[in-house]
Amino acid sequence: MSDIAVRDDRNPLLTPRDLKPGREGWEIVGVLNPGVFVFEGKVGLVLRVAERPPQSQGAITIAYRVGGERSESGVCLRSFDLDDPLLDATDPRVITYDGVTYLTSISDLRLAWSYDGRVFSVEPTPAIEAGAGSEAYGLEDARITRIDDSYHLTYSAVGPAGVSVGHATTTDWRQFTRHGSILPPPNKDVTMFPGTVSGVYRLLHRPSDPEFGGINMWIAESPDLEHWGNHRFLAAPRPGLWDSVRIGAGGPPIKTDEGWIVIYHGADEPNRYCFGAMLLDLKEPSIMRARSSEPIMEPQESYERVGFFGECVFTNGQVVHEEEVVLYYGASDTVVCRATVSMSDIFDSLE
Ligand code: MAN
Repeated sequence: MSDIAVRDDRNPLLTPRDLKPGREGWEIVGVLNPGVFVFEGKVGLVLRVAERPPQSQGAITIAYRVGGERSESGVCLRSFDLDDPLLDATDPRVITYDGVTYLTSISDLRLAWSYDGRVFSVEPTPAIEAGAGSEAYGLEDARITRIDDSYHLTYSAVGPAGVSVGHATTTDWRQFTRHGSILPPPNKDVTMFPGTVSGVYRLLHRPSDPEFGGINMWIAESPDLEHWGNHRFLAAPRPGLWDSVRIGAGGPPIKTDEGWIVIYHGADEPNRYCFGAMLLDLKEPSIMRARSSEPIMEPQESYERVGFFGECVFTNGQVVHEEEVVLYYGASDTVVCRATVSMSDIFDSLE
């Protein structure tokens, strides 16, 4: 089966080999899931760069941040024997030891820049680096929304207390103001609407109760982009379809005459990640009008099927040129790719 996305013939645009790890001897396991923006005529990406410490035979070594000030924080390394019965290392992304879950890599957020949207140069150090405590396991999957002259970054902060949502702003991509956590665990996949809708700011989010209710998308409102309330359920996974287990928003909602187009990811029981679209009401975006029955994009190419976490395409940013949507996406949690989809094909996918 083929999907409606046209892949760039330069794919993958960025691979771990294009970057140097932040620490001597460490390995970059993935450069993935970029937030996307346009600034001074250039396309910018906020890359998630996932690194892991040196490994030894028969064991798995993980790292997490400890210490005080963010820039000075060190890391703590822990090694577990692969044959230890208390260890579950079946998912390459996480391990569980004696009931406690750790990530197998730590991610920071780095910037990459391009004049043509296809050839990128990556900054050597993180723009936003994880700290200790609630960020100890890393920062992931930034979404970027421009509102007036400010760019709003919303990202997952992962730590021993769970996955929460961080918020930072910038106007020049050099100085960042960090606003702390805007939604507590368990929550992720937050993307802001580009301005107010019917007089209030809005965002999409993905709380997930592991015991009850499913892994659903919600919508919230704010008078000031800081205080979020009036949370409402928006959409759930659909049993039997490509998005049967979990869903979460991609890049910022795209305004059209017919309503807001939201590109979102969905995963099924075997953990295969695809993405599709939803149409939300123009004036009251808590009302979903339509949704793709088939994915807009699904893992097909070898770089989407094989890697650190295979069978995965994941988008959290796009650039819209009227009829054409340029999607940037992580493939196999390893590389950054680009594809285009026409707006009319997106509308045709909706039911
Ligand atoms: C989660 C997040 C993403 C990742 C997918 C697939 O949703 O950790 O960053 O791309 O899983 O592994």
